[in-house]
Amino acid sequence: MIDFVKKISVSAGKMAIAEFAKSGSLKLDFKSEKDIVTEADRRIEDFIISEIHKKFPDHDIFGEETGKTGKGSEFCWVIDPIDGTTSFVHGQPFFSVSIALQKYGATIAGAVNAPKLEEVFWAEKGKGAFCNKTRIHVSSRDRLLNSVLSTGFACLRSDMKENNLPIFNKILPRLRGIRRYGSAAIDLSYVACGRLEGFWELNLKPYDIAAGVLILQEAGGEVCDLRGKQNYPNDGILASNGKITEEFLKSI
Ligand code: 2AM
Ligand code: CA
Repeated sequence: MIDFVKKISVSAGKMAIAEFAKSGSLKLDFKSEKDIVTEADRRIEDFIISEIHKKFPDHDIFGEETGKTGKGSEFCWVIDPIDGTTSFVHGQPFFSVSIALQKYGATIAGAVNAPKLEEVFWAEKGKGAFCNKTRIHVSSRDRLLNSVLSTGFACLRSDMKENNLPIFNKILPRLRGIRRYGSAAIDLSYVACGRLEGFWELNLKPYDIAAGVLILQEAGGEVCDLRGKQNYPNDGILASNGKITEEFLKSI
């Protein structure tokens, strides 16, 4: 199954690169004033769904652009055709194609392809996590003071009902550094491969994080909501290398 997930993720990544080349001239639509979607998002999602349905006509789909479709199969594919659309539209390389396969609601395989960075992160439940052909692991840093974290501002999409800035202001002085890549799927994959010690964000949706969470867990990391419970992404998401979780939770 993971070979199929990787295959469609690589093909979708090639499509994204072709569309990226013309990103300056892509037609934009607005889901809300700040929430953009391009023709490329829709074309790539349609392609991924058609490939899945050629092989598994009965499987359900939950895609960012098409929503939930299907007849209640035990299998559901959770898809973000372009995670990081803002980066994509502005000619920046931090965007990804995120594809996860769930069985009875639990992710069993996932791939995050960042085609412009030439990295495919992938994992199968119980079998470890990889970047391209190399096995990946979380970092061993165990203090916030030595940590680099990332976050994002998906809170923009809800017109600041839940603003991330108070958390940002509180934690920033306690860190070595902070990054903002604009793709939650890449953030989670970067924690998985030890480039970041952790990541938090509010207002994310299941398709932003499904594949990345499995990749991180298979690389030895941990995920919870902002209260330390398992109700993510509804109550926010906090991801870590497993060594800074307690200090991280206390500092937000
Ligand atoms: P998207 O590009 O697929 O929409 C970045 O902070 C994360 O938030 C990304 O995973 C991005 O996913 C998501 N996001 C959704 N809507 C957003 C918005 N209006 N502004 C910023 N990020 C948004
Ligand atoms: Ca998207």
